[in-house]
Amino acid sequence: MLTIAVSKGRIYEDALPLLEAAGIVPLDNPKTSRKLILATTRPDVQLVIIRATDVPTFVEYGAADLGVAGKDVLLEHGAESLYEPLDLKIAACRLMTATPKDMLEIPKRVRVATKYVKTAQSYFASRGIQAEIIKLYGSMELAPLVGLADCIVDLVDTGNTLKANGLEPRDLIMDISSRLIVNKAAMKMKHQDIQALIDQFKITLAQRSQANL
Ligand code: PRT
Ligand code: MG
Repeated sequence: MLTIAVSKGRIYEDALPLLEAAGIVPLDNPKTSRKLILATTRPDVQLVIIRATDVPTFVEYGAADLGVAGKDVLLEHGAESLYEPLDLKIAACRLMTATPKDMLEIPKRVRVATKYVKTAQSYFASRGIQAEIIKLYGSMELAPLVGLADCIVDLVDTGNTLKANGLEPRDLIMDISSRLIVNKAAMKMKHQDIQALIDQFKITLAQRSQANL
């Protein structure tokens, strides 16, 4: 049995067509079902539906053989304990700094609200900016509005969330997309099955980039 960890929401939606091209179609829909383990049209493959930030943990400990996780999540988790064989190029966005519209420049000593503590720390350190990082679990956009922080580090897609809160994107920290991750022991023990899946994903991704040329 191969177990693949996927989070609900945009990663699940974007991963479905890739899985389908590999003959893997879930028998339930996580939107309507409360099941956390989904059987698929392939009797040897099941999905586990978990929080995005938990995907690397499940894969690291072998509770799932494979997973789909955002690069943002992987940077925070640390990737040494996992294989990351493929950029699936799905759930794409940008990790950026953002400030209130009227802020002229980011101060040399800055208070930053984010859930990406490690990534933010190393980003500001690399630019020689002294940053005090305040860990939040959500609604980062609120922090500058209520004086909790000067700036935030968050994911930006359309920019609408920032705009709606009087903020604007500043500096790009990194382009983000979701990656296929693999448990290291599983990569050895279930090599044939996992490699076959990776190869199929590669074919689908190559077809997609061809179609976009
Ligand atoms: O939502 P939940 O608390 O359950 O967990 P989660 O937020 O970790 O999961 P989910 O499904 O929201 O995001 C999973 C992954 O999707 C992230 O780890 C990213 O790799 C990827 N992704 C891609 C995004 C976005 N785009 C994105 N736009 N994740 C979040 N956002 C949020 C962003 O944080 C901000 O609040 O969308 C808002 C900005 O969107 P725009 O379009 O208004 O700019
Ligand atoms: Mg979310």
